[in-house]
Amino acid sequence: MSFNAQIATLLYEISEILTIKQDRFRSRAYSTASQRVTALTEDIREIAVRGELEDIPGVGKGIAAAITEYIETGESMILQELRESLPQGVPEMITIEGIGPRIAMRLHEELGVTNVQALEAAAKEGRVRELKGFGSKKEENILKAIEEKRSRSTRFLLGEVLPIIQGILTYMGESIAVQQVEVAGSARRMKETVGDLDILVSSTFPEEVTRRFVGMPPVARVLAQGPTKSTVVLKNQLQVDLRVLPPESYGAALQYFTGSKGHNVKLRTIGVREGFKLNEYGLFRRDDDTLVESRDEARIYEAMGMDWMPPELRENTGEIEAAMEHKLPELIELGDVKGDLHMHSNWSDGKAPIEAMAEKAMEMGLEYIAVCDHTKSLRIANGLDEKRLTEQINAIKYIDEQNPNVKILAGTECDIKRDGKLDIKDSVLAELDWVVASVHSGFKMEETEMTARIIKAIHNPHVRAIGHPTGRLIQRRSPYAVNLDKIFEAAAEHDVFMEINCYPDRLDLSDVDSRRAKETGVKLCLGSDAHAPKELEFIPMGVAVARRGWLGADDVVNTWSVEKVLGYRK
Ligand code: DGT
Ligand code: CA
Ligand code: CA
Ligand code: ZN
Repeated sequence: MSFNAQIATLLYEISEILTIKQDRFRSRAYSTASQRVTALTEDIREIAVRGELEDIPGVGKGIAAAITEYIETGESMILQELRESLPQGVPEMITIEGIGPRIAMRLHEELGVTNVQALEAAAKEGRVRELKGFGSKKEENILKAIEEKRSRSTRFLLGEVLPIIQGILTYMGESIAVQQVEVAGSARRMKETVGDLDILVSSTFPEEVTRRFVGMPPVARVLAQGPTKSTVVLKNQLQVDLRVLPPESYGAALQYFTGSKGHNVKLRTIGVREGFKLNEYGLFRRDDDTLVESRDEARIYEAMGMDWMPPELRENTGEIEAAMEHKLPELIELGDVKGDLHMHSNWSDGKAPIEAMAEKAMEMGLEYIAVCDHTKSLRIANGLDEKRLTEQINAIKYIDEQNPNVKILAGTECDIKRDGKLDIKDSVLAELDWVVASVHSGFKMEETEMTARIIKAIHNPHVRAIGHPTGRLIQRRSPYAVNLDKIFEAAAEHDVFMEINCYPDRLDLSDVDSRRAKETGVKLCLGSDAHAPKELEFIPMGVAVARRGWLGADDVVNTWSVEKVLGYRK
């Protein structure tokens, strides 16, 4: 959620609680302010910095103070007090997506539920759908939202933890007691979310390593501290496990703690068949317990008759069989990527001018980028209509000429309307180098309708790619109902690419879906979906998805020359 949307949600919730409290006048004031904030095109924090909050129509002193407080502390006392004034269980229910104060009050009054567990039970028993104005669809959505909130509170986005990992590895690596340090577990496998971090260190001075680990700056609490294993919780609630090993068993531990569990179980089963024993201390011969290998991870796989495999593949989805037959795919690498095919500028809801995005791309050594601003249906994102889009095409041509070191494609992220038509005229689409078509509304459609909607967009001859094809937001919004197999077939037939959107909470297509797309004959394209120059750095996460989806360089069109990408659709 953008920051403005967070503020708008905050104001709206205050307004709703005030309605319940029969304070109509103040309720209306907050509700109006919420709408005004939604309509803003500028980041409200910038307005606040200039001290101009009260210049926003509908925002008076009190509301401005609430906004300032939220900007500064991430909290609002008014909202907290209002929430606490509600009946038991209602404040907790409001934290479920899709349940506002009014609905929560009704659930409380009409079902007698006083906490989320009771609400979940009621929904499972089918008692929510009986309420006037609810129905089974709403009941199902409530159950989904409860489930999502539960998983959200325990897992972290890969994009959130990568910088933390970098910090830990650097900090630990600076100690002379540390010989090797790496992250294992789901983070090494580059899974889209991670439960906790598993850090491995090889050292002959474990006490020194442990002392340094529990004293790291971001540590909030130490849960366990011992010579080989310690656990801490960071200030952001992320748990980090440390294991310290002698250098001679580092490879075995790295293999074991990288997982996944499914991969390890399968590996051990095969090992047993071949007369081996495999654990975190090493690979041993079963009959006489002699050590075969423990220092080097790759040699453990090789001793078992397999090729070493990149951690991203270790999910027990065929990689062990492929490694035994020496048929592992050669995966795409970050260094293969030549271009970024989806980013926004301040012509729509991006924060930076096209020039700044191009500058960053050049710094990163990219050969080409596509500027894909939103189109007019997305009014909250200041989407472009035909007139502004035409102006932008000319502006991009000019900026492109000024920057001979990077090709700047005139693109769009064109909205797919409910009927499958694009919201920009074909005559203007024809002027663009690159058209990404995306769904941004009407997520609750039936599967057949949604599938037909996207296939219709694929049939538009100007469309090059489908953006974030399932619309999911990790742990916040499920994919919309859509038949991906049919979408992939249509995309393969019409030479339309499927995007792997690299935004940390999207990663859409996912690893599993990307692999299926490839198997259907579809080519994938990476887009950072950057809304600021720094966000071009999201590309590595898309590369991780591609690698987890078994994709090689040629499967991902960003490794191609720009001419080849543009010439693909006949
Ligand atoms: P996470 O933390 O939930 O994102 O997922 P992981 O894969 O990092 O899992 P975690 O942290 O529980 O354990 C790290 C690795 O340790 C895991 O990927 C494989 C290994 N491991 C943990 N428990 C077991 C087990 O019971 N059996 C085997 N074979 N390996 C295990
Ligand atoms: Ca883990
Ligand atoms: Ca762990
Ligand atoms: Zn989009």
